[in-house]
Amino acid sequence: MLLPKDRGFVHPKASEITPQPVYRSRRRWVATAAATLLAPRLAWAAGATAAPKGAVLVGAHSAVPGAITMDKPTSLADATGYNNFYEFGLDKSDPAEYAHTLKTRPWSVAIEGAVRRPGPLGIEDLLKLGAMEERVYRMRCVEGWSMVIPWVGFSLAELIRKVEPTGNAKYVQFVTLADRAQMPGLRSSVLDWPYVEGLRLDEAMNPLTLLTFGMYGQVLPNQNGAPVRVVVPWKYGFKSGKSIVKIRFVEQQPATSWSQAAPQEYGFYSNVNPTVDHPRWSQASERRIGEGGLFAKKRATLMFNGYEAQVGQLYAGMDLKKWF
Ligand SMILES: Nc1nc2c(c(=O)[nH]1)N[C@H]1C(S)=C(S)[C@@H](COP(=O)(O)O)O[C@H]1N2
Ligand SMILES: [Mo]
Repeated sequence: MLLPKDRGFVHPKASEITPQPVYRSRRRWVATAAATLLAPRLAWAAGATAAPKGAVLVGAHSAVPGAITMDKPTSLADATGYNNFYEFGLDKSDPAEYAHTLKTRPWSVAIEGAVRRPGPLGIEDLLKLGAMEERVYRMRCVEGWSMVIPWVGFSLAELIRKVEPTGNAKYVQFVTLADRAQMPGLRSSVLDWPYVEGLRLDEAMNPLTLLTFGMYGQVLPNQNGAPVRVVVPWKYGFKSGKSIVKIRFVEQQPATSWSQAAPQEYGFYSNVNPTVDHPRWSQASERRIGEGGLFAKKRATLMFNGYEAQVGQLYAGMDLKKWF
């Protein structure tokens, strides 16, 4: 497995993903944290991951309920070497091998639709829109494996409030980059490109929904969706679109790539739900990447991936078998 640094990826300075005041106080904060219960978590995030040279931890720990799981973080090697990013191929090792062709600067995200402040947002401005935090989230892929990743970003809600959605904004669609020159996987017609995903506005506004710029205290490696992606921890991984170029606020439920490709298998909501099987396999358990070998015991999958206390009320009264 090759780490991003071995591939010659361009890593902007860590100060780019860490707002200045936090960045300056980081040393002090890490020293303080060492004396607290947070120390083991930091040790995992830093030590177990063999973080590339120059990697730093972001010094803000999130106050958002549920934002920091105590599950042991997956190694950086696994989190950057076992990926789904179909624009770079279908194998888990393809994104690490091919995503070096992705150019992440210049980059801008178009804000469109039912908002009072539409327009393009350059990545440098976007980075400054909110206060960066570290969130340690469980991620579960619909394929039945999971990871625990220390992401860096801020709540998508911070961006949404700033662009001022109108009363017609009921859903948010995320459109990701589709450029044949940079993405060899676009030659495959497995999906309709560009890859699109969407959330109901209240799901997008939930503080756990993270606009993500980094992981393991450094900027996102290309294969994890640089320079900006979303992470929605209570939904299957495919809801967390990578390398976003457009965010559209719309009135009708927007198209999403996987439910377009196979509507009977992938619904719009795609909440992690151990009681609703995928038509071709059970969703009751999962394999935590990095945990033991072939014979490692699987873990029971938790309702809403363990975030039920935080997000269960979003779906009150909905038949989750029908709205899968
Ligand atoms: N643009 C884009 N985003 C994507 C995907 C993709 O193929 N293209 N795959 C999704 C799936 S299925 C998963 S499981 C997660 C994986 O994120 P990770 O590789 O950072 O763990 O990204 C999601 N976002
Ligand atoms: Mo996935």
